Amino acid sequence: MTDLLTPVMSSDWDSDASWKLSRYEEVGGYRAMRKALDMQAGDVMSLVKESGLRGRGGAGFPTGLKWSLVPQDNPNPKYLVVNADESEPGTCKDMPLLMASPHTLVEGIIISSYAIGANTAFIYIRGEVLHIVRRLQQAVEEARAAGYLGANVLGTGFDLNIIVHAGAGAYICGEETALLDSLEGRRGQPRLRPPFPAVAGLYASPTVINNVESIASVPSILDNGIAWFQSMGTEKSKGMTLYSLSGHVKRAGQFEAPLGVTLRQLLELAGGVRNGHQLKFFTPGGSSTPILTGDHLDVPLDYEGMAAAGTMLGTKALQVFDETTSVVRTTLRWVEFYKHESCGKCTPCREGTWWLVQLLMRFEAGTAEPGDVDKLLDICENIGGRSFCALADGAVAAVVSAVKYFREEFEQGYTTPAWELFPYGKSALF
Ligand code: L3W
Repeated sequence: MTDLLTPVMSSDWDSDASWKLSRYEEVGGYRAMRKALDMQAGDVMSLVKESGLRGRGGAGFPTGLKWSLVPQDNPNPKYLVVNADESEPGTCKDMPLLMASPHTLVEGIIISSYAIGANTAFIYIRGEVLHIVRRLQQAVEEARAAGYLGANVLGTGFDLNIIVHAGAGAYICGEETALLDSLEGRRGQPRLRPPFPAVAGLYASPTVINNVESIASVPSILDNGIAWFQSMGTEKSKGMTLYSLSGHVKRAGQFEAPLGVTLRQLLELAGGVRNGHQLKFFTPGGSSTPILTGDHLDVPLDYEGMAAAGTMLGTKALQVFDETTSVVRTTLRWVEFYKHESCGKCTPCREGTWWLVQLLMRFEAGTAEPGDVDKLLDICENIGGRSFCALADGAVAAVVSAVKYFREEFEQGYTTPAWELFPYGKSALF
């Protein structure tokens, strides 16, 4: 079964000091950078485009296509911004990658910046993870000392600086345009798109924003070639990716495997659902993606498979819940998160998430009234697709899908508190 794993970015995570430059170079690190810097920038971009790499941050937008949307005739500087503001419930792949192998990202940034013509790159990382901020800063300094950053990288004439910027703990700053506002020193709130950042982003200049894992995938593509990358994955979802399994599984963790594996296969690697229990529901890609159930164990975990199942691959953060879990309580916890993190800019999200919490608390307490399920769905309809950014769509995704699969459990909330239906009792609420 371990044949299923394709450790590339995670191949050296278990080694001593895997985060150090010396170790990274021992196992072939920075070879891809040298190869890329010997090529024309346009050829590097074409190679990534042809590889079929798609964004690993949630939306799956083709990475090379995004790069090619940067107008090369724009006289302003071009920027690369790496979104390391990982903070969605369940999503936990970028932080382990940065902790164990920060040079994979640094090397990816050098190649990607060269391809798009950027001389400054930013890593926007969530500020709560101070130990990872420090690790990244150390990696950047090591790379600078080795001549891989700064002026005239390895004598090629290419200049590049990387700035590690720690955020201040707002989930909304993972939304790309709010991230840019925050990086510019303003309160992080989303901007209207278009213009997309590729055209007018940081300081109104062309800016490519990619997730950590997307950029960390680039060195291996340069090193091993397109055919190698395309030998993994499915027709439209190419390559390997990090799946994060958490919750009621025996061995939670990161599993790097080809796109298109199934949860049934990943569960085998994770030792299965914890002893004596069965899968009840799961998120395919963090709490912003509609939940699925045991009926979806064999659906390919790729962009198309998840879309066909009515959800999204998202960040591939598979949170597994067994039959002891109240779906009402879980949904409430997630929506409380979105209510807390709503930036307040637009009314449907700011007010709507507040109302969802009020109503869901009634279901949890067994004091909801007949008709409240429809009221819940009605509120969701007035939030999703009517808000400024994807935060609100994420907030309603769990609610709508939970009602779709477990409507009867919500209806039990007309008479019975969740703590009487599920074994953890009222104490689980506090
Ligand atoms: C130029 C065009 N660029 C699209 C770019 C756009 C962006 C990318 C994808 O949200 C999702 C969200 C979360 N010209 C373009 C263009 N682009 N058209 O392509 O854009 P989009 O709008 O499809 O997605 P998004 O707004 O970037 C990302 C979901 O990911 N998610 C993520 C959660 C995790 C975190 C976290 O932990 N920090 O946020 C999970 O599912 O809900 O749907 O770069 O500029 N014509």
